[in-house]
Amino acid sequence: WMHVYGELEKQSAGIDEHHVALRYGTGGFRAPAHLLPRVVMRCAVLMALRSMQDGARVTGLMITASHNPECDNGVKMVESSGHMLDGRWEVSAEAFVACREEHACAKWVQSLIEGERIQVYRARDAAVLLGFDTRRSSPDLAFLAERAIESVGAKVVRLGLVTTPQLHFCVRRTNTSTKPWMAAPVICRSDDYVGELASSFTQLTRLSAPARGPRVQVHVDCAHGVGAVAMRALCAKLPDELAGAFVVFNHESDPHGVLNERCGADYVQKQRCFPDGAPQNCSHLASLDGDADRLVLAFKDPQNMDLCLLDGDFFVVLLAHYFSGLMKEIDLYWSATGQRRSIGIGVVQTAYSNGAAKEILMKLDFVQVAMAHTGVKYLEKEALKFDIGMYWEPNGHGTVLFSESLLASMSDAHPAMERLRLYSRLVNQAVGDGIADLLLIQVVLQDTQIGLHDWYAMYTPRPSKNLVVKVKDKNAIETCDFDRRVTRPERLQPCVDQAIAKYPNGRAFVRPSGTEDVVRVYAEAHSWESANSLAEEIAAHVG
Ligand code: 16G
Ligand code: ZN
Repeated sequence: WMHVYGELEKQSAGIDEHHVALRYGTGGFRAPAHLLPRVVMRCAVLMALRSMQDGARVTGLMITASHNPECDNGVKMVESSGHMLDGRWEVSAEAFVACREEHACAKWVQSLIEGERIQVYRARDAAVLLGFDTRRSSPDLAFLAERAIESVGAKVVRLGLVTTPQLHFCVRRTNTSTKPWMAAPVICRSDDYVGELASSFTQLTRLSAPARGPRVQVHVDCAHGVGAVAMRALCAKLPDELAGAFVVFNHESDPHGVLNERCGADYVQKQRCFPDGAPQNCSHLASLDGDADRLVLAFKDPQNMDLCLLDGDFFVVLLAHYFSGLMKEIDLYWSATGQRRSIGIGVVQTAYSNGAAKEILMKLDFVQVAMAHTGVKYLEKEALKFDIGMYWEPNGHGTVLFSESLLASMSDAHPAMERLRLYSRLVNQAVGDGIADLLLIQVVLQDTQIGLHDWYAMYTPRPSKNLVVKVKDKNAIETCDFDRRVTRPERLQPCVDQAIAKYPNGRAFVRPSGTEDVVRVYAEAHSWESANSLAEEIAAHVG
């Protein structure tokens, strides 16, 4: 079939005069959309091969460039487990995408098939779930992916317009529902996802204490992206008592707005201001990014009308607190009934997590704090090691993972156990999911009767500053200790240390971006001015 594929690529993607070797960034390939046809087709072939290798369990392919501008696009690949693509296959994807000539491609694929022992005779059973976001370029790229998958003899399951986490969920659920003796996979579609979220959210809301006073409406900024499609489907499935709990704005079909422009989670978090289109009476804002795998919340300070941002660090502080409480109840019950089991809650953070949040987390019962590199693939790997593993980046990527062995030990004997099982159905177990996270937080706020202001007062983040430095070669900078220290060039870390020493409570680091050709500087200090000047001082050493 390599010949069939080769012909298809020539016809569909044309000859690429400016063949650029794209890098697989932290979360996938991303580039201006016109550079992507060949990249998407090759990734599609790879995911079909991965499915063949994996005993014909389905894999996934998502066409999206997340929070980036409308003119960009990208591709994310999903393992049969629903998690991010395995690191070895990332390297393969980069090498495949870099091949120029048809015969080089064919040779490369042949060596992959041999090296990875891919059972090509399983091609007819293999299948790839395919989804795309609302970008103008997405349907055409998805069409090319379809043809590429079919050209190697595998099947395509078209999920159409879906959020990235929806696709991850469907891949995972399809494979867990399909048993080896079944003739065909039990395909999970976006409707099943929405149904499961709506039902677990409704049950959990009914188990929680009734809301104090009138229910506050959450205004959900969908960044003019695909999150709006999923949010509308979800709202349509909620029972009457929850109708109106979420008001969706910045829809994908809105003629006045552009995807991710002055709206969405990335904009709200970085600019610290309300998105365009936010209604005047918005007292509880939720912002998703363009493919709805990120969420941040915000409200207005009633005194000075400033924006109070509740980011990923605030999410983990609230959730670790909450799950630590639930585990305490379960632990007491187990002790009283003579059952002993030790439980660990792991909170995985990155170098960007605010120092003040970490201090709070370390004081909680059952909770351990672990570190990972920036990027979901690193965080989820660490989180999977715990009974309850939660990871969040301050930018709003995150989820709570419940281990199979913990869930197996939960019965309906205690209300806390019933809740925990329901949470494992509400929270996306494959990947961080802005919409599922929004529902989770709503339930927890209601169950604990904590308001946004009380939550915001749980700790005071240390003032921090992010800076971007353009350099000739970002890869000249190498780091260790989860990006917290620079190892190369050798002169740099002593300069960073000297700068930090001048500021009380100072903390700072330098790392090459995994997604752009820049170096990032982060600084934390006791005041905003100090954080700014510490970051500037370090940036001057980098540039
Ligand atoms: C990617 C990551 C995100 C991370 C960001 C860092 C995924 C799905 N996405 O967008 O988690 O925060 O990269 O970007 O893993 P940077 O390396 O440019 O700072
Ligand atoms: Zn995203």
